Amino acid sequence: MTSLADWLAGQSVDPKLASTVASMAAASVEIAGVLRQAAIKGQVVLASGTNVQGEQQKALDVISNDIVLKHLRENAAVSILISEELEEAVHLSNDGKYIIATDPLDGSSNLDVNVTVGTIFSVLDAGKGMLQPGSAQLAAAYTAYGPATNLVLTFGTSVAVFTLDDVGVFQLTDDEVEVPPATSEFAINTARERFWDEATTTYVRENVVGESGRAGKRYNMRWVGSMVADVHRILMRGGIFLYPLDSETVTKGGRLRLLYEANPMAMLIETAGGRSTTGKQGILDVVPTAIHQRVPVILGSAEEVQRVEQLYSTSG
Ligand code: AHM
Ligand code: MG
Repeated sequence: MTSLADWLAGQSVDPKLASTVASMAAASVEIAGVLRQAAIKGQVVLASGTNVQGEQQKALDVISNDIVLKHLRENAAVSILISEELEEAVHLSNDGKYIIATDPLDGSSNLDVNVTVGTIFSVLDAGKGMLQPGSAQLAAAYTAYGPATNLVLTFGTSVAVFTLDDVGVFQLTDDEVEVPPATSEFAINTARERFWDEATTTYVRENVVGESGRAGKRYNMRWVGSMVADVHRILMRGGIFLYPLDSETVTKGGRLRLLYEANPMAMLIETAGGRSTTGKQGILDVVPTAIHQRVPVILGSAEEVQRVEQLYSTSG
């Protein structure tokens, strides 16, 4: 077995970048432990506040954010933390070289039903400022807290999966994830159909027609409602995830956040051979104007994403 520490030591990246990733991994190990015990300790409850986006925070959102902050404060390589749970970026170390942008506990609306949730993060060069496009990410990862705890990590050349063992060490279990180019599964919140644009409506209708439709095959719909779980399934066996711009989210720019949800997931999917788009441009090409900016997200198996891109290019 190869532990995360041994694997990181073998990567040709700045050791401080590796240590930044290791700090986030250590935070994930602690969050996994908290999640296992949360119901027993009465922590599956709402927190008193709302986050910057006006969303009700869960106690575990706040606890997870505090755990990340604690681990990053102990690492002088980290200059700035951008978190979904914090309105302002936190300046950590004056000498730090890296920015972490994170959603410490994504999918937390699923906590009371014991469905997979996750920590998503992106690593950026602090010398280039906070508002960098996803193409500038130095590393991207998520930890999925499911039946197993998986850390899925890329520095941009390959995607590796680590599984947490019973003594709290991440062990390498897959060193070259590839997203199959074709798929017969799509993931979208179909309860939002009345808000969809023409491209999304056409794409989903083509799929649900089955064998007589465009692709001549039957599709299944899979939607956990927890992005980490949905993206993890797509990385492992293919599929497409859509949270498009719709008539309800249009004023906000979308549902999901660019810096700590869309960008890291897009980097992982693209490094594994998939594609990502907002419908109009590659997610990784979007230049942010604000740290909590939202963006439409379509990503997954290349052939399916290309079909959606084609529909957007013709629907104006
Ligand atoms: P969160 O960051 O507040 O947890 O929201 C993000 C989640 C994603 O995990 C998921 O894909 C999406 O929101 C679900 O949205 P919906 O409420 O439309 O099902
Ligand atoms: Mg979130």
